[in-house]
Amino acid sequence: MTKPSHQIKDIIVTPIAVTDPPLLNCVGVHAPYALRIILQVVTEGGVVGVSEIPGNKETEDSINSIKKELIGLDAFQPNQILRTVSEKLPAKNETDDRGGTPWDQRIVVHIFSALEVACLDIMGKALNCRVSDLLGGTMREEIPFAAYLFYKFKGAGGKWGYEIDPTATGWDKARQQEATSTQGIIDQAIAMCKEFGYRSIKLKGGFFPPEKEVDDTLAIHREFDGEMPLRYDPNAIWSLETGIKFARVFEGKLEYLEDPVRGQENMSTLRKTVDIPLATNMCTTSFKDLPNSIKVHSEDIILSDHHFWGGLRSTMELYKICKTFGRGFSMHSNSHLGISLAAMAHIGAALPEFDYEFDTHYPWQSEDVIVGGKIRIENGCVNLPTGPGLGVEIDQAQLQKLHENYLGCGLTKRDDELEMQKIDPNWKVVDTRY
Ligand code: GKR
Ligand code: MG
Repeated sequence: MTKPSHQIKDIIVTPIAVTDPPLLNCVGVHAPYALRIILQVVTEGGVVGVSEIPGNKETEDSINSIKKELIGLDAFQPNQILRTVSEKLPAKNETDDRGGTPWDQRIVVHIFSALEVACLDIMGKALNCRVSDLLGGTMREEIPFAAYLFYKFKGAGGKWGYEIDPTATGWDKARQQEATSTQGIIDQAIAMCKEFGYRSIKLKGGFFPPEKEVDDTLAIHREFDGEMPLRYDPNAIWSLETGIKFARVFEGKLEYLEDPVRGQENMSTLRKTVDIPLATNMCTTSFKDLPNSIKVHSEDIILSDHHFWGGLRSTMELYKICKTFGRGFSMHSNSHLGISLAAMAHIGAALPEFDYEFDTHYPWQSEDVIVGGKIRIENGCVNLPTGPGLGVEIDQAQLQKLHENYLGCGLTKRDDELEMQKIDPNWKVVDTRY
């Protein structure tokens, strides 16, 4: 073999804080800022590959701690890079656990993802092709996403916290308004679908008692004349008994019910008892979870997330396994910016068959770090970027601004419980609330 021509010369790791509204979920409320880490991997040849992962000081420190081992490696050899990461962070590899939160807390898989996506971006840019081409070929140019509704307190987050901009109109206004009542969540659904043309809807629940949230979900179903594919996700905060009782109400009405109960065994029991498709981003979240998932049939649809399944190629591998065992496939999300949205779009473009509109939090974020500002969502779809690699470039001034937000906001990890305790000092995270 000849000497690698795309040796890594530098890795720039930039933690940022992005304005995030007070969205509610089963563990509490989103802080005024969502944290992300932006990676810029620079090759000797001057190509820069970018990626974005959830922000967390420990993740950032871990990447920085192994940086020197990665310098000099070939960006065209992501498998070798990932092996180096595994060797250098073995202790974390063994103890890494997703935790009980709605989001995945593992460090190493996120680092895999950050490096792999940046390497694919470099390859695409160097070869003048798109990442979707590197994932097997571009099957579609328009990638469908679903509306993602949240119960929320009023306000848009950031330094304005719970204030509302009186001049805001359209979706921008709806984004800032309180949505805790049935009408509030319906208004949010209408505004979001009007603005972005979505053709399916997901409601994030788990905060209020099931009686209310189930009624609200049915109200959304009626509002769209039963014709809008609908999903509801209480993030496993229900007991099995509660799950069985309320899942029955949804029979024939939901496209799927997402993580009603905790763990593969409970999901499997519910699935056998109630006639409704189940999806997960909580009980089957890694390749080591798959044998038991297949054995007990814990879900019908696996919601991948390239940030915690280890990158775009492993997401494509997961897709293949889903197809082999008759499972549906889609993508989960968390508060994110355009680099992650572009990465998801490349997966959506490369899938041989597209099962379900992907999740995205993207409309909830008002800022971005990419040149040209936010990627547009029209007719519920993102157009696959046309440029090489991921097709997005970093706006360095914006990156710096959001980095300053990070330095000023004092947050080092996501903690929705702590944020909620500022409103209700007695609030506590529990595994099963209802
Ligand atoms: O953003 O609050 C949130 C969601 O609850 C998120 O953290 C979940 O990971 O969207 C996610 C889900 O589908 O479970
Ligand atoms: Mg979910």
